Amino acid sequence: PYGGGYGMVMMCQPAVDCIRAAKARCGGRVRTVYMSPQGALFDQAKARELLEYDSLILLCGHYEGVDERVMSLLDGEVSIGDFILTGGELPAMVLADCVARFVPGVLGSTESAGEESFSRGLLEYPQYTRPAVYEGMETPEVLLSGHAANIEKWRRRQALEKTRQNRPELLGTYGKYYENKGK
Ligand code: 4GN
Repeated sequence: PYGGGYGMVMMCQPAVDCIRAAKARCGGRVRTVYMSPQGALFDQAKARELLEYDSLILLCGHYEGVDERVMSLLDGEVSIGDFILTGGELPAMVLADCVARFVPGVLGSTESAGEESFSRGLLEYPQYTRPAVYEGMETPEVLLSGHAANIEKWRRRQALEKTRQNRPELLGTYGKYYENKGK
């Protein structure tokens, strides 16, 4: 690195050649993104935004990353979370998988192409399937009852409780309602 410091910085020319070659092979609307811990945080909403492009070019750095001037060829910098990996390839695969779920035909016909729990702003409620009792552990009675309204109520309650425990920051205004009514 200019200015000193440890490690190696990936120089401009190979990355620029690579991006230009990839762009030349892409049709339609192209989005070019650098996978980096310094990027804007990726989430379900960003995945949806990327759907409007015909092609995605994902640049993956190693070492201390690429020369900042490469950014002038890119549309943005994206991070999949507050942690550092040896390379950007796994983040690129995470992004690609997340976007692919929205592409028609990727999911089976019974699976939701929507955002599932995140569309409601809550985590998913727990799921159970056969057998009703597994190694002594029972399925909650309400799920076997066939009482649709009670099942709905139970799931909502479980989703709230799971969110309160694991991701309280997701609750927001809904959470305040829950805090008041739930006690
Ligand atoms: C992206 C890249 C984590 C992310 C990365 C992330 C490669 N690690 N949170 N590693 O999305 C320095 C130069 C680390 C490239 C970069």
